[in-house]
Amino acid sequence: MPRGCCCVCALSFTLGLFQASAQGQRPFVRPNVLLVSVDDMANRHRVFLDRTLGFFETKGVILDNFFVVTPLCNPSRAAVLTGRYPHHTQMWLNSDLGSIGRGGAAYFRDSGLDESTLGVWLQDAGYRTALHGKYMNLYDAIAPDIPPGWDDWRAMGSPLYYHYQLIENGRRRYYFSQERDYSTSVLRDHTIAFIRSSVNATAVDRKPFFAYLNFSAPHVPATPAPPDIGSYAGEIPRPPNYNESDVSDKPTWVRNLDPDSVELDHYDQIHVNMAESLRSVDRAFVDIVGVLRDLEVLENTVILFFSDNGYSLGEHRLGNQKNSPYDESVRVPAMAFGPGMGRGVTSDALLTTVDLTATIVDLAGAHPQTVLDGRSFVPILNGSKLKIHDEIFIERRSPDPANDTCVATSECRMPSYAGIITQRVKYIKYGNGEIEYYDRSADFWENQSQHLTVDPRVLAELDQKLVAFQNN
Ligand SMILES: [Ca+2]
Ligand SMILES: [Ca+2]
Repeated sequence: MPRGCCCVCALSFTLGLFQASAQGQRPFVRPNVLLVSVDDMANRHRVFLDRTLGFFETKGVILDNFFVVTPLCNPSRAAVLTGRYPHHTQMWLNSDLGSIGRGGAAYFRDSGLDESTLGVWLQDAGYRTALHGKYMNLYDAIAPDIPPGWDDWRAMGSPLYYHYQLIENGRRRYYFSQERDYSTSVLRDHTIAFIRSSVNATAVDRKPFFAYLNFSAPHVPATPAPPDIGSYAGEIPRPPNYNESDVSDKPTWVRNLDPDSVELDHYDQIHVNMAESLRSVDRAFVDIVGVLRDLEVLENTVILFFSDNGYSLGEHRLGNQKNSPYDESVRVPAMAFGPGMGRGVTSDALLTTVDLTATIVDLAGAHPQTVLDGRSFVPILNGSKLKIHDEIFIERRSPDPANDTCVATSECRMPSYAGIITQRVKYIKYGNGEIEYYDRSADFWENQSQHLTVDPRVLAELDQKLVAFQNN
C-alpha cells in the first residue's frame, strides 16, 4: 500500500496535533478519526439519513461506487478491522463452522487476528482508541474479553435495540426496555463521552482519537426509537429489478426462486422499520458533529461513514437478505469529511472496505505489521482524479447446503462466488461454474446477464484476473 504518501497528504491539514515523522525530520498533523458504521443499510436507504447526507453532500465527499469485499456482517467487519479479504483471514461466516468457513468472535481471537487490527495499529501510532457497539458476531460467548488495541471498549455481539448487554471496559452492563436504553442513543452518548474526555485531556496526556462507532440500526428487527414509530410517510420503492419477472438469464439458485415467494407486505414493513430506525442514527450523527464543533475539533477530525453490507427487499426475487453479489448487497453508502478534503464532491472511484482500512492507516501515519489488501484513497478525498483501482473484487463463501448446519434459505442455496467489478462491468463466477456478466451503465439494475452473448475472450480475460485474485 502507498503508506509513503501519508505524510504528504497530511501536510495539508492546518489544525491539530503534531508528531515528528518516523525519520524525526518533518512534523505532520494527525487528524482525529471517527469511523461510523451502520448495519445492513442499503445504498437506497441513505435518503433516510437526511441531515447526515446533507452534511456530507455540502461539506464532504460522497463515495458513490463503494463496495464491501464480502456482503455479510461478521466477515465484512473483520475485513475492515484487519484490512484483509476473507480468503486471507478465513473469516467467511458469522459463526465458526470449521472447514466449511470460519467466523465469530472466538475464531477471530483464537486465530490471533484480533492482535493486528485498526485498534492496535492506531494505538501503537499514538492514538486513543475506542470501539462502541457491534463487534464480531457471538462476542457474548467470549465476553468480557477485550481484544488488544482499544482504550475504551463498549461492545456487543448482536444488533440489538433493547434488552442487551454491553461489555464496558471489562464489566457487563445491562440495558433494558426504557427509552434511555435504546442502543443508538446509548452508543451515541458513549462516543460523545469518549470524544470529550479525549479532547479535554491535559496537554501532556492528549492524543488524537480514533473512535469506531457501530450502530445496530437498521438491522432487523430495525426497531425505531419511540419518537419515530409510525413516522414514515414515503412510498415503498419498487425498483426496476423488483421481483424480476424474467430470470432466465440468472444462475440456478435465482431461477429456483418462486416469484410468489416475495412477501410484499412483510418486506414493505421491514422497509418502513429500517427507514424509521435510521432517524435516530441521523440525530445521533448530528449530535456528535455538534459536539466536535463545540469542542473546536471538527476541522481536525476525519469522519468516515459506511455500511457493513447492503440489503435486498424483493429485488431479483430476493427476500430480506444480504449475501448476494448484486448491488443491493455489495454496493453500500460511503461518505467522508475531513481537513483538506473535497467539499460537496461526489466521486465515482471504485473503492472497497479494505481500502477504507488502508485510508485510516494512511491518515493516522500508522504502520501495520501486516500486508494490507487495500489502498489508501486519501488522494481521492483530497480531490485527485488519480485512479486507485482498475477493478475491485468481491467474494463470499456459502455454508455447505449439504451440511445440516445450513438452514434451507435462498442464502444457503446460493453457491460460493467471487466477482470482479470495473467501471463498466460486473463479472460473477460461482463455485458450481455458473457465471453472470452485467454492463453496469446500460443495465444498472442487473436485470439481464449477458454472459451468453458477450465475446468469450472478454469473459476469459476477466476470469483470468479473478483466478489471480483468488490465488494471491
Ligand atoms: Ca450487517
Ligand atoms: Ca432478467
